[in-house]
This record gives sequence, C-alpha cells and structure tokens, in this order.
Amino acid sequence: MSKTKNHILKLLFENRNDYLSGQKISDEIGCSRTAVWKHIKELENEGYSIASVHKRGYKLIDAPDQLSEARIRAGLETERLGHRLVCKDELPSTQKEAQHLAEDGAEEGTVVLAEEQTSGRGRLGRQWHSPKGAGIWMSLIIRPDIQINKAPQFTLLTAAAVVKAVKRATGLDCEIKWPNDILYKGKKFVGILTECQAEAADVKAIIIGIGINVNTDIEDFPDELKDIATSLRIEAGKTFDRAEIIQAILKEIESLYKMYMDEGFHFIKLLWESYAISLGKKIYARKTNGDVIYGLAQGIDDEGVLLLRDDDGHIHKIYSADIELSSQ
Ligand code: BT5
Repeated sequence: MSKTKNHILKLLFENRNDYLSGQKISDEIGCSRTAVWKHIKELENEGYSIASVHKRGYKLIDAPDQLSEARIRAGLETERLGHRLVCKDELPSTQKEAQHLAEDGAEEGTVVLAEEQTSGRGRLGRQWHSPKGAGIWMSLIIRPDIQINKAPQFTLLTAAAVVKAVKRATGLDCEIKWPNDILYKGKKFVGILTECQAEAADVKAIIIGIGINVNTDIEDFPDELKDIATSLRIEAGKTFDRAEIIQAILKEIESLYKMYMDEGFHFIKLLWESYAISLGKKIYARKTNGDVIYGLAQGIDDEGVLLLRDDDGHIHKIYSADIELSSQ
C-alpha cells in the first residue's frame, strides 16, 4: 500500500466515530482533495466501507479483517516498539524474515507480521500451526545491551507481557507454563520463541517470535492439536480484533523491557512467578537430550533457569526442557 494511502487509512481508523473532512485529510497529508478522493476510492475497492457525506467528509464504517500497518499504527501507544511494521500476507516464517532484517541492521522495535505462515516454527525445529487470518504470527526485533547468557530472560519477560496484554485486551486470565507456553484452562494458545544474534558474548539482536491463536475455530486445528490447543475465540465465544491485541502486547513488552533495563530481572521474575502454573508442583522435565527428571518445581533463579528439586533433595537447574505436570 502506498505511503499516502496508508496515512489516510490511519487517519480514518483514528477518527472512526467521526466524519473527517477531505480538506483536513489533504492538509494533514499535503496532497490535493482530488488525490484524497482517489485514494478513498481505491480503499473501497480493497474492501473498506467508507461513508462519504457532502460537507462532512469521510467516515470509516467497516474494514476487512486484515492486519495492515495503518490499522495497527492507529491506537499504538508505544514509543519505540512497532515504529517499523512489516505486514505481509504470507511468509514461510516471520521469525526467519525478522532474522534476515536484523542481520541487515533493522533497528530495534521492528515488527514482522504475516496473515499466514507456511513453515511456522516452534523450538527444536518443531512446527507452529499458523493458518491464514486466524491468529497473530509476529516477530519483534530488540537490541538490548546485554550479555548472551541473559537472553533467555526475554522469553520470560515476553510471556509475562503477553499474559498482561491478553488480560487487558480480552479480559481473560491465562497462565504460563515454563518456559514459553501460555495456557488457558490447561490448553495452549500462545507459543513464544526467542532467538539471539550475538558477537562473542554480546547480544546484537533478540528476535522474539510470538504466535497466538486468536480467532481460530476448533476445526481449524489439525487432529494432533485438537485436545491440547485452544484459541481466544473458542474460550470467549467471540471474535477479537487482532490489531488491538498486538497494540497491547507491544505496549506491555515495551514497559517491562524498560523496567528490565532500568532495574534488572528481579521484578520481571516476580511478575512471571505470579502467573506460572507449575511452581510448587511436581513436574516431569524432559530435557533436550531426552533425559527426564521428576521433582518439585521450586522456582526460577535470577537468570530465568527453572529449579527442580528431586526426591533426594538434589536441585537440578533446567535450562531447556518440555515440562509436564504430574498428577500426584
Ligand atoms: C513454541 O514452540 O511454542 C514457539 C512457537 C512460536 C511461534 C511463533 S509465530 C511467529 C514466529 N514465527 C515462527 O515461525 N515462529 C514464531 P514449542 O514450545 O516447541 O511448541 C511447539 C509445539 O506446540 C508443537 O510441537 C505442537 O505440539 C504445538 N503447536 C503447534 N502449533 C500450535 C498452535 N497453533 N497452537 C497451540 N499449539 C501448537
């Protein structure tokens, strides 16, 4: 979409409840009223419904359920995150695209979004189911001045921010399963994948991938996910505006990120623990090498590592694993 058309759309979204005069739009954008009218016609051809009333101007009545830059920008309250938004219809993976952009020097706050991912990725090469228009598939580039061993803390920071944002945007209370799953009543609807670009021990970029099942219906899930996955629409029985959830997430990540850089991990850790379901419970941790450790999830340490006490009282530090709650 051209820059001018995008700008007009943003103004229409920002003034959704009012008519906006053609003159006001042309003054703001610096183009003629005829040019504004032409762009409005183009937007209508793309599926936007815009009322046009003589002497009053234009008003947005309805918009296609599409994640456009203009839609997300109108109402985005962040200072830095999202100041560059790359919105695509289809990508193999937003994570891969963001990795390339970060390598090419994309600035902090760049966000990549796709309506559909054809090879969405989870951890350890697993797949992430990302059907068209049903969810939020996004990757955010940040460039904190930290050492690489601190990077996993950003998975926990992101999880806490997403829980807060989902509550704010939808009213639903959800929980975190260490390290990167967000569940509602025991079913997963958010996955987080943080990846790092580093030089020696210094972080150059962290790419935070967030996948959220927003308006997915149960029949959209493949059979193997039907019993373990859910979506906000399935749980709340209504359709959500994905742009509002994205705005809330970027806002929450920005404020926790600022807190992290000013005061360190401590507060984030407390917040994360308040949302975690597994703490204080007996769990099985299946490590990447296949070993399974059984014990009590005691908490996380200051690096974000899970501390597991086995029946002999020995404390295991779990850096990477899948965990399962024990029924005992
Ligand atoms: C994750 O991995 O949960 C991280 C998922 C990150 C996805 C985002 S979307 C935007 C960005 N671009 C990408 O390509 N990826 C990121 P993990 O903990 O490994 O969980 C993967 C497992 O979750 C799979 O093996 C399935 O069992 C399950 N799963 C796959 N798709 C799902 C979905 N849509 N909803 C719930 N569970 C799913």
